[in-house]
Amino acid sequence: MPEDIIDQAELDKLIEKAISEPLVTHIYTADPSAHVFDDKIYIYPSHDIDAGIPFNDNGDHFGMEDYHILSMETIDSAAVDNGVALHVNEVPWAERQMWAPDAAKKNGKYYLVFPAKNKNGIFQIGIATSNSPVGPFKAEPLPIKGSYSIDPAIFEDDDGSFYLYFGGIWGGQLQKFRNNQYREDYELPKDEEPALGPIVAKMTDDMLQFAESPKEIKIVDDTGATLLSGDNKRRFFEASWVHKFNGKYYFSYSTGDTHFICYAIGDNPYGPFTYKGRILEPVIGWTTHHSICEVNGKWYLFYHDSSLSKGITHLRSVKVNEIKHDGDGFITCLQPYKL
Ligand code: FUB
Repeated sequence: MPEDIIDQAELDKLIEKAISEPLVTHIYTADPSAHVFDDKIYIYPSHDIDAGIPFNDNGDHFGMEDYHILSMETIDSAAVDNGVALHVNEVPWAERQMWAPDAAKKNGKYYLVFPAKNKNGIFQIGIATSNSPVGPFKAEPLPIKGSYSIDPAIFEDDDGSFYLYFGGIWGGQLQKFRNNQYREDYELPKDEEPALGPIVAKMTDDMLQFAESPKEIKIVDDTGATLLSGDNKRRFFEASWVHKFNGKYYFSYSTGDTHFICYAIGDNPYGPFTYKGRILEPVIGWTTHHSICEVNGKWYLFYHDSSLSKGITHLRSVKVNEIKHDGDGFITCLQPYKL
């Protein structure tokens, strides 16, 4: 939440100034991954619930159990909740915390990709398939081999290749991995060392496994130097997303504890990506997470805030606003509350 919001009256005033309203209000939804499949908009969000777990830096209070997929006929029409698409009890390897998902369509089949903690409390990433974009989805019996951490996002390149981006520090556990290996004593790099980057791997043709060993992505400044771990207003925290605009690859992400959505531009799906700026200023609530989707030639930022729950950080609502790339390809930053 913006740090100057100190009391309920101020929060109420900010909520009134919101530039957009929640897409649905009968459930809490977050981490929206939006796609257009067959001329219709589908949003794959987390389904926030109050699991009764107190706030901690591990994010244990995000105790989500299932996914509901939202659909919209047009960008202005009401969002429809299509019911439970997948429950944690239906995923053999997963125990808890069904966090931010994404989805892809290939050859008429739909693939839901999602993180969850396994029985050892380690996040991995699973795949579930369906013949319908809104499910129900059937989970694979095991997570993707070699997967770890959170916030999977699938990007389909123009040549039909699919790439899976993932990773998140702190509660997302990315700091416990180096070169795809877990060690309990691994921690975040020191402030003056290069920040941990998000991870990418090309998917196999059947969309069920990594086709290659996952690689760390570099997010660099204008001089080509990797952003530092202590540069927490710019460095990667979680919420990867990739979209392509005018032949360039835009990697966008959350800075976590500084609450920005930022972006960086590269020439190929693996990066490096050069930091370019912010897309979204802080929203009400601790987390910020988004997707960017083209609908009928216009670009939209799907994001969330905790306005409906009046600031409860793990009870969020999905929203949408148009964003624009300027003549030079830079994205104009969105201020989610009128100044
Ligand atoms: O929804 C749980 C976690 O909160 C997501 O995985 C993060 O991106 C943050 O939005």
